[in-house]
Amino acid sequence: ADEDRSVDTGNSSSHGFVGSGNDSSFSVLLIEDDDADALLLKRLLKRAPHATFTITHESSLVSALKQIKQSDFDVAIVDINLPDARNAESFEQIRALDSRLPIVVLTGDDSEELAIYAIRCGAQDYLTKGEVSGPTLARALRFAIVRHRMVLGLQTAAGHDQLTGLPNRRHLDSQFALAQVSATEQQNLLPVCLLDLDYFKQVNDRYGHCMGDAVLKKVAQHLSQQIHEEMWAGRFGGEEFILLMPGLGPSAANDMVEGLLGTLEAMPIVLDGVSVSVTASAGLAMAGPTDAWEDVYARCDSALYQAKQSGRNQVAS
Ligand code: GH3
Ligand code: MG
Ligand code: MG
Ligand code: MG
Ligand code: MG
Repeated sequence: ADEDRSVDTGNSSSHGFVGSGNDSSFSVLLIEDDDADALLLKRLLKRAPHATFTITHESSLVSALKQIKQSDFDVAIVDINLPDARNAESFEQIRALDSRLPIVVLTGDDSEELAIYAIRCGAQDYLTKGEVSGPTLARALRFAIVRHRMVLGLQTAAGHDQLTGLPNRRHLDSQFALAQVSATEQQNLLPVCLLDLDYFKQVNDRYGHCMGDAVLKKVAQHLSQQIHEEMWAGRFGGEEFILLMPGLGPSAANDMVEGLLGTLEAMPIVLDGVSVSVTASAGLAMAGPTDAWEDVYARCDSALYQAKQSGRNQVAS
């Protein structure tokens, strides 16, 4: 049990293994159409040392997907060829349904290429039928669970800004595409806002970098608390933030940003007994269903320039 904890990535919401409450007891979804192979695997796992595996067996992809929707498994063993899914299709569909479920691919001796393809797409390991023993199978499953948790932790870290905790630029492409679709579904254009702190260099110069960092954190917190649920806020870089506001029309978006600038200006930021307040300027642009991010950003940027030129602490579009 201790070895499991020592490799936990510290994902704050989950300690120990999810699914089965015990560190050495695991629920396994076995997706295998060959009954003889399935029986063999079940027998091997029954005799595995140091851990208990509870196995749910499904013979088709359709029934397996149903199981995944219904219950939480710690790991899935997936036969690469099933009657209703061939050539790693099974793997892809399971991944699309549940990105958090670790997958170990089970392959015949003749399909190692496919297994490697599955690994490239995010499977944790592959087992070649005929080569598995109880201990190696048990170890592969336990490692798969731990490794997948680490990968998820790294992915989250890579997509978030360390200082503010906001999603970073890496997230923006996919988020912009999602928000564009969502706005289009509601027959709206997508309001996009580039928000830049005013005279932020002076904050660093006068009060030091720690105060600058404290301001950035507080602004990020302010933005994520004030925006509506379907909106998205990210740190674009430096003291620049991006807001995506699907569901709002141009004037509602303008009001939203003006509200944010107003509450930001009124909010004192205190560090070690020293209080500062900051303002920001914002450039707003409306993205059409097929507009490229670069073009939308350029329009936000020139609107921001207008806002700065016109005296700062305001929104322009
Ligand atoms: P303007 O009103 O024209 O936007 O002026 P400004 O001073 O805000 O703009 P400028 O681009 O000159 O300065 C941005 C500053 O942001 C410079 C940089 O040191 C600071 N900065 C960028 N990232 C960080 C950070 O992570 N922490 C701190 N403390 N400062 C940062
Ligand atoms: Mg077989
Ligand atoms: Mg098969
Ligand atoms: Mg800037
Ligand atoms: Mg600035």
